[in-house]
Amino acid sequence: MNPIFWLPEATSLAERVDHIFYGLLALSALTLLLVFMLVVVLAVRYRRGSAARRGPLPEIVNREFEIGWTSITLFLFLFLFWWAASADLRSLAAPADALEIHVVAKQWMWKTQHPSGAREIDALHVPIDKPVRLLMTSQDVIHSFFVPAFRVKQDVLPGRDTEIWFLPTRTGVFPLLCAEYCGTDHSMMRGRIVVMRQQDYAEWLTQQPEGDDLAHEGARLFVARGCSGCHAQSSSVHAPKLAGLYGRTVQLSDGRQVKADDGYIRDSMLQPKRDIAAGFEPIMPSYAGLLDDGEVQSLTAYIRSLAAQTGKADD
Ligand code: HEC
Ligand SMILES: [Cu+2]
Repeated sequence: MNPIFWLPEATSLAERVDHIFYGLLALSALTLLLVFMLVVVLAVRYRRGSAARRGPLPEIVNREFEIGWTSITLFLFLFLFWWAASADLRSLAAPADALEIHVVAKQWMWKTQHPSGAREIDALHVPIDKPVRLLMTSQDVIHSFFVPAFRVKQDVLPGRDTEIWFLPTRTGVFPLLCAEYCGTDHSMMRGRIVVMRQQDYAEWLTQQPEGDDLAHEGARLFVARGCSGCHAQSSSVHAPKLAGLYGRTVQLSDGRQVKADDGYIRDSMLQPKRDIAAGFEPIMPSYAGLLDDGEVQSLTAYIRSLAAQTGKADD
């Protein structure tokens, strides 16, 4: 069932969400019908002056009946919980081969960047039938990335990465909205998602101006912002080598162990005093206010690319 005119469905997630929605709708309608039928039947039957029996309740409500209906409704609710929760969880973990798009929200626009480096504003072109993973962050306040036709909605927060993924199943142009009140022009913070056939997308990409991809831009920033002064192999400063860091478990000086993911690397730059790598002095300066979110994403992409090259940790 897909009444496109009232709830367009353009991703695999949308289909799943709609099945749940229609399921709940049907269940609620049945319950409503049952309740109203009982109201009407009982009102007529026990109206004033009717001959219906009004003594104490008959003994039809026995133990088996109680246990029966309690467990049926219990399992029904457990099933609904499992159904909705599993759809929700599946919308969080992207498949490994997903196309990775970086999104930066700011008052009041959406900036997106493709793995090739191509950038867009208030627009995002994606190929059909290929999973797309969005890594999102905000440059100022809280926004929310909302594509109704995709049933995709995820808050975008300053100082944090959030992600969501989808698999487009229909070509076309779909509205993108901000679903978190974010200031004067919140209602104008709109964009469009263009789902294209795969060959059209490939062609579209080749027509985009040559942007540096994130990792290359990160490599440039790594030198320009002085990171390499401490972190390069040749540096005389005692700082951890970053090759192989990404994805590894880091031993911290206070005994904790953390996984070096995007969030950890972001915090290392913006709040270096928070997690100190074991065996090092807390001499790294904070880059809060010096790097914008796009630059943090680029540097993170660069550090991630180092892990892919060496594969092995060296510190
Ligand atoms: C003054 C020298 C210095 C500069 C400049 C510097 N760092 Fe660091 N960095 C360190 C030291 C020392 C540590 C280890 C102590 C700590 O965790 O804070 C570190 C830790 C890190 C870590 C965590 C490493 C781990 O193994 O847990 C990351 C990631 C990092 N730096 C990235 C950067 C980036 C990106 C820049 C440039 C924007 C930069 N650093 C600039 C000295 C520096
Ligand atoms: Cu917004």
